[in-house]
Amino acid sequence: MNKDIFGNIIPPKKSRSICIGQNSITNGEVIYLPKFFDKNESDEFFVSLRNNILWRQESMKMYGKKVDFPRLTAWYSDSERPYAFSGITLKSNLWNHDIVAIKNKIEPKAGVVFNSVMLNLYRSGNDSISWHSDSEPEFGRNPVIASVNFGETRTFQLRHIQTKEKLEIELTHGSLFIMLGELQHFWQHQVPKTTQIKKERINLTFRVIK
Ligand SMILES: O=C(O)CCC(=O)C(=O)O
Ligand SMILES: [Mn+2]
Repeated sequence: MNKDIFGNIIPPKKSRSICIGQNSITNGEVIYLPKFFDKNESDEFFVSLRNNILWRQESMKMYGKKVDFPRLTAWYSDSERPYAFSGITLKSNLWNHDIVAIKNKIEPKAGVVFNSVMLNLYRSGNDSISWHSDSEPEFGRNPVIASVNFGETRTFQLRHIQTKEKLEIELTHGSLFIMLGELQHFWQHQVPKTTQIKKERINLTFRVIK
């Protein structure tokens, strides 16, 4: 709990919502396009990705104990480059046809050619990803990260590392969300758990690995 110099409790700042389109924020930029993929296309991608992606339950060691990630994941790329994060190394799978179709459609908007993608399957509101930034050195200095969403709507939150300012956005079925500029160096993001959601959501975050 934050307190001021007199010991009074400072109420947490309310999160500001991100708007549709381009948003300039402190130390970065985000673009949100809610219906980037139409309903039919999105329904088809959801089913196909759910059935064809090689979803894995990864785990990490914490205080000597094996702890499962609270979601299933998969790493695909244009080569067999592995991806190391949170103390684990993910084996890469080569692009599949759905990923290539999605990638071809988002690249003109993002203005970059992506060479890898992290996929997350949130099986219910009990699955989540906690505060982190996508700032691994191999993503380069100001990475463009493009996130595509199918299935249940989940709340995506951003928190400025220094000011603690909070932003949030509901990432809906068929949406495209792009993070740009110096954002990853100043902000963390998360998808918190929620008791409201019982169904699945698939997220793909496209990246460029140098
Ligand atoms: O599911 C999301 O919207 C975020 C996923 C994410 O941040 C990541 O995979 O690095
Ligand atoms: Mn991330």
